[in-house]
This record gives sequence, structure tokens and C-alpha cells, in this order.
Amino acid sequence: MRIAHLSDVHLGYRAYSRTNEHGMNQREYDVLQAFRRTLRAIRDAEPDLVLITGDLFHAVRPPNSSLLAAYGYLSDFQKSRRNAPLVIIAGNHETPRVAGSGCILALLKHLDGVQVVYDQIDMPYIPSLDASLLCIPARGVPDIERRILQPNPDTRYNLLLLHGLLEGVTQFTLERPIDRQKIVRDEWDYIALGDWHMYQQVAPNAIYAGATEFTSTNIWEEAGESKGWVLYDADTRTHEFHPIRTRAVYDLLPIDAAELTATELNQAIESRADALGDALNGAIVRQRVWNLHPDLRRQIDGELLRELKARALHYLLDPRPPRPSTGGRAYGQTPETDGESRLTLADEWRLFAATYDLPADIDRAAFIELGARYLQEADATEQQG
Ligand SMILES: [Mn+2]
Repeated sequence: MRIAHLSDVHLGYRAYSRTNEHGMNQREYDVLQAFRRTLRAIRDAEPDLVLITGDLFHAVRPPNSSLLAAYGYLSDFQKSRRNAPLVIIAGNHETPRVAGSGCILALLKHLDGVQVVYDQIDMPYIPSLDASLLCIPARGVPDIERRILQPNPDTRYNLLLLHGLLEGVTQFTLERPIDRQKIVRDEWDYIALGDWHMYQQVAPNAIYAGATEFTSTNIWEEAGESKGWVLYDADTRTHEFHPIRTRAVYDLLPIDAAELTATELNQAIESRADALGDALNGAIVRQRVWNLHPDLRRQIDGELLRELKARALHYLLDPRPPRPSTGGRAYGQTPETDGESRLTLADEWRLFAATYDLPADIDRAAFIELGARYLQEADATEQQG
């Protein structure tokens, strides 16, 4: 059995102010395009089964523009593959806070061949494939601990679908990581994972397909990584990752402005951007500048910045004042408005804590990790829903 696995499409995601010729937010359109490209590639691969492991939609109530387009794409997709099975589980982004308030994914179950799991852990069976699929949507994750998760011994194939972060997947300490032992087991023919936006193989039979576009709060951490989908063979337990074209994202090498004159700073900004060549056009770009004193900041060439901002889809000059003044800055007061500053703040914490004067009996590594965990928890609280 050949399985196509995609995840974290985040339809309805919007960012920046740029719109396309139809007045649609450019990033919302990019995300739709990535979805369409992915569906085309999957259609051409003719898999027996397609899995979407959560966050198909970016929000509980996605914009009509994305909702209508996605419905059309999926309807055509199902017709083109003669309504072969497609199973979708809900992620945290499309799951309403209150149980029983319905889920937008329920709309898709009216398409032929489509099954949707969003309220709780469920194990649908697909007779045409003789396959059982243990589905754990975002809302089912808290139940993992008290459930016995086991394959159905009477079916040819047993798959597990999960939207959630396994322990050890990120460098950050998670508040409630999912016990790896409970999920990653040899008895499953395939373990399709979602929620982590980068393609990552956890075991030969367990894979995060990653997102199909750059839609995380920390896209800079993903710069240079490919987005795409996974084609998995359940009989040989082998897979191929198929990249798809996305908007380009570049996180340029930071500039340390501590020792620079205004002319040197402007030259550094220009030369780092020039190094991208034509790739700068239409790209999403961040240029961090460390130790930028407010006096020097006022001397940044406005015309140069306007030119870079006009060429890129989004050019973010991200200045950080000299370190002593960053110490008292409270969480939530970062100047950026895109919500991109989340991991940046953690970044900043690590930098700050690496040189902070600590009492001799304090373990610096543990101190840094504790701070990072507090930030992560504050972030998780803020992002819920
Ligand atoms: Mn996601």
C-alpha cells in the first residue's frame, strides 16, 4: 500500500500587507498555491491512501477565500483519484476551544472518499484497503496517557495518525511532550505525524511530513528547509520526501553594529542583500542587526531600505539595541507586530543569559533552559486556540 502524507497546510494563513492582483493577501495565496501543487503531485503519484495530519486550516474560522478554494481543490482531487480514501485529522489550529462547537473539517466529510476525525481518538476502518487507522486529533492528545493504543489484529494494515509534538522533536522543553514510547512502536505499519513544521523522520515507520509552506511563528528557524510531502510504502517501510516550490525565506547573517560607522552599517546591509542577487525579489527576508545604538539606527539609509522592501515580498530589518538595555524588556513588548518575534525573544534570552553574571553555584545551562521553558510556556498560553 502506497501512502501520500501531507500536513500543516495552514489554509487561511495571512501575513504582511502585500496583496496579489485579485486583492488577496499574497501569503494566503501562496499557501493555497502550495496546497494545489502538493495535491497535483500526489494525484500524479497515484497513492492508494492520502493522509492529512492536522492544521489543514490555520484558524477555527478560516477566511471564505481559502475555504472555498480548498473545497474546490479537494473536490477535484477526489474526483481525479476516483474517490480513493483520504483521511484528515484536526490540528490545534482548526480545533475550537470548546468541545461540541463543531469543526470546519466536518464540511469536508461530505466529499466522496473523505473521512474526518476531529473530536476524539477514533479508529476508522477502510474495507477497500483492509486498513485500520488510529487517529489522534489535537483534542485527543490529552487522552493518550490513559488509553491503550494498539493495532487491530484482524486487519492487514494498521496506521497511526497524530497531531502533536513527541518528546525530543524540538530543542525546547515542552510543557506536555507526548511520550515517544507510547506512539513510536514497530507494530504500526506507518505512523503519520503532524504539528511539527519541518520534515523529520522519527523512525523508519514514523515521519513528520512538515508543513507545505512557511507558516510557523518562527519561520526564520525554518529558512533554507524544504517543504513538501511524503510518499510512503507500507510494505517495504521506505519513503521518499517530495519537495514542493514555496515562497523563498532567507535569514541573513546578523550584522554586529557595535564597532561600525553609519556608512559601514549601510554597506553591510546592502552587501548582505546583494549577495542574494535576484533571489531577493519576492522573497521573505530578515536582517538582524546586533548592538545597534539608537543614534546609529537613525542613520540607516532610508532609501536603501525602501528599495529592499520594494524588491522583497517582506524585508524585515530587525535591530537589537546594545545588550545592557535589553535586560529589562518584558515579554510581549517586542516591537515587531508580525508575531515573528517569538523565537527571536528566546534567541535573545539565550544570548543574554550566556554572558549574564551568575552566582558560582548556578548551573548556567540549566538556568538558560529554565528561562527558555518559561518563555515557551508563556507562548503556549498566549497561543492557545
Ligand atoms: Mn501547524
